[in-house]
Amino acid sequence: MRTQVAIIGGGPSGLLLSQLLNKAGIETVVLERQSREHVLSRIRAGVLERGTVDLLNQAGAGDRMAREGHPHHGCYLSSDQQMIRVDFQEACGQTVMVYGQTEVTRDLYEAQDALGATHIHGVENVVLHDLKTDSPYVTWDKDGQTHRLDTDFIAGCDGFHGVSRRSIPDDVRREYEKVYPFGWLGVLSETPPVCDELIYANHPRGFALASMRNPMLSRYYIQVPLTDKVEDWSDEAFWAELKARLPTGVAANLVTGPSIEKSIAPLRSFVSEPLRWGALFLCGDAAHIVPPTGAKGLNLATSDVHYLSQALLAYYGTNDSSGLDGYSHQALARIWKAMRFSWSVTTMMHRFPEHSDYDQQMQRVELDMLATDPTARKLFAQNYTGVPL
Ligand code: FAS
Ligand code: PHB
Repeated sequence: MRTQVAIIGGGPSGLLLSQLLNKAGIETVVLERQSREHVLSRIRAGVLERGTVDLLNQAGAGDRMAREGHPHHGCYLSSDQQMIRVDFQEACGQTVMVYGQTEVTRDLYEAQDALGATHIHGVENVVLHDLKTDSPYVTWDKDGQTHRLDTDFIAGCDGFHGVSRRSIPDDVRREYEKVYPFGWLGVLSETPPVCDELIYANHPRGFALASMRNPMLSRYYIQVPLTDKVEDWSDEAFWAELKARLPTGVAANLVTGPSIEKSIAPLRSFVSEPLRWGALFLCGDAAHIVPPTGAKGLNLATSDVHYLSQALLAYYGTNDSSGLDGYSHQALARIWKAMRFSWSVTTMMHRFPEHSDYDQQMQRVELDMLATDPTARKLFAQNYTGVPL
């Protein structure tokens, strides 16, 4: 087999890159470890930046999002009983789209099917070969046979636990990591959202987030110790804890119901540099992880894909390789801004075991600045809705 761009990983990064390249006539093959059903069963991000919405429209995968997505003009940050609203439209003239990653992935699969894209699911033991040569290739096992794909380039879109990042030599990679001393217990419930906009709650008992997918599908999170397991939390215990962390007036409106999904995600900040090694280019979670507090994970993946797809279109269109040569530097500049924002909001909103009274006071001052200072709100809004590509 031969293709122009081999894509390892069929999550949002891999699917969006494949779609943008295929629409421009560039051949790809997507190699995905899981089944399509498994990929579509994941419940993850819920907030799309303007740039991500534009890219999905450019990819021809934005029609259902336009019909079923919900534009949000602001969000709330609560502290004790105070509700602080950040009006994105007023602060920076931008909005975000509330539309689940699960639906984005479904729309991308359908768009890829319409183009007759090549996806191979259930691949095992993927290995990247000869990355520093003009003839790189990928091998994998499936159905008891080893397969080979010769290619011009390889896009590593295989997430944090994938093989691509680790195909860059250890003495070349520089990794930056911060692991947070807590996780997020998330619940999906077929109940009306407690508020028409997202609420990020700072509370002495711990952080909470009230989000949603649609008028009858709510997504809630509470900060839990890393030692907690999902089975430690009954639905009743979850709802009681969420209510305790939301302002009383908000909690009084909370409609509870059975969880249809419940999981705990650890939180980390992570970046691996460089994003390129010869013919290999890393995109999305393969290269970086952010704590979900800033709603940046999926949106960073799509901005990487934007830069890489533009670079590949220039290469195949006019033999201009400057975008490929500059990809790592260009993508990392935006990645680090999102890293800072996600870290700062996580630090402002969560309870850290090691925090002193002084640290707690710093959280109160940060929140007070958002409540009283339009410049603070503008900076928050610009970062939350997405710094320019
Ligand atoms: P993904 O991890 O989504 O996709 C990688 C794909 O590669 C997967 O399908 C995997 O099966 C495949 N793969 C892995 N190894 C492979 C191999 N060796 N060979 C072939 N295929 C391989 N972001 C937010 O903005 N908000 C959130 O609330 C949020 N919640 C999250 C909750 C969880 C539990 C997790 C893990 C992430 C969450 N994220 C959130 C971040 C998430 O949305 C990611 O940013 C997004 O999925 C990134 O997409 P990809 O880069 O495509 O990586
Ligand atoms: C979600 O709806 O899953 C969500 C929204 C915003 C975040 C994190 C998660 O910051």
